[in-house]
Amino acid sequence: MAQPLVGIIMGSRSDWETMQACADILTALDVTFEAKIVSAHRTPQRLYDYATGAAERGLKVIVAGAGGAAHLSGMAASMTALPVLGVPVESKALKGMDSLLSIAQMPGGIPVGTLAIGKPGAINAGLLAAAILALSDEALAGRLADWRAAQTESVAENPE
Ligand code: RP5
Repeated sequence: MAQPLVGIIMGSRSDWETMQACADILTALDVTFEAKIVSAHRTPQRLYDYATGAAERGLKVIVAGAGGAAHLSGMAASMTALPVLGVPVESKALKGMDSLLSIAQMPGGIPVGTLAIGKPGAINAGLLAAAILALSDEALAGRLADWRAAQTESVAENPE
């Protein structure tokens, strides 16, 4: 198995439907990743072990998706110097506004790069993780440029 460079973590199995969009982008760009369920509230020791060991295990970026009282990304960021990207998963009760604010409103000093609510945020977290890695990987930068060019190409000029 190739060394994973991106660690996708999520608070619950129910977040996978959203976070799979991040995994799909990384797969399309040939970026190695792992995906794990790590809950800030239900498995705090797993979160501690994951975040404190991430850099040593060779991960370069962490993408953390959670919904509701979404403390996963912030807690992970408090325990690693790796870049942490937070994806607010859409919650049933508040449509992800709770998730968004929980992730975005970090105290100064512990940054989390906060993406949009739901699948667009998961997709963009994958693209942003790839862009970070592409700073030191020319081949990946080329694949990312091709992906973006293909997207541009796919947008028709006329609505019909
Ligand atoms: C959060 O609570 C998870 O990230 C998930 O988005 C939400 C609901 O979790 P489940 O009740 O579906 O396990 O911790």
